[in-house]
Amino acid sequence: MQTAYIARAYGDGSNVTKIRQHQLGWPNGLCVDFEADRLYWVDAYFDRIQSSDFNGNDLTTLEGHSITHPFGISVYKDSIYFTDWRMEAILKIDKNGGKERRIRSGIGKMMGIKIFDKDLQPISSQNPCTRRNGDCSHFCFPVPVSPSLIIIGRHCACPYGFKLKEDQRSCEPNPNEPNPASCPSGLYECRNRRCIPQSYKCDRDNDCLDNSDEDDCPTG
Ligand SMILES: [Ca+2]
Repeated sequence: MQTAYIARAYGDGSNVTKIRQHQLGWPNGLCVDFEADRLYWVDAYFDRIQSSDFNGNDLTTLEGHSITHPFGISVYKDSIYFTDWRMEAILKIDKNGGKERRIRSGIGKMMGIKIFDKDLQPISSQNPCTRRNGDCSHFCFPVPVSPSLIIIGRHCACPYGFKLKEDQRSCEPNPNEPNPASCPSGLYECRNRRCIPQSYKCDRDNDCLDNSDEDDCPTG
């Protein structure tokens, strides 16, 4: 089994670099505090919330009696929002410790939590993907082009089943790309590639959502 770690990568997933490692068990949730330039994560093995700078230095552990089995995490302004599987709640805690508040109870075991705000992650005007999608036909990923990470370039990419043409901007079908893995054994693969239990086939319920599990069923 591989030891858990936190890493960063360029926008296209290349150049994966592990940050300085601390003891991690199950780091299920990770978020970036863009205002303070810090990382926050939950660890559902050690049942704690920790933060560090972007290089893994200056480690701090958040104190709070409501942190019992945290799972998902998001940060906004001066507050941390997290889900907790023992509390079965969404909780809010002051970034610098102190005030804790249960903002929603009885939600069961929620995995992820996200906060959306247009000011949360300002997009740099240098980002080439903001203009005409960087002239990419499909995906445009910003990537640093200098080691100093200051100059931003872009890398075009294609969805599964397609490959980049020689122009490095547009996509064409790639017949060599193997089909994505089909359903795990024991499951039935619907025409729309959804996976359902075999026992749902021909039970007169449209479990596939395209009714393909109810086609070709014996009548009577
Ligand atoms: Ca069915």
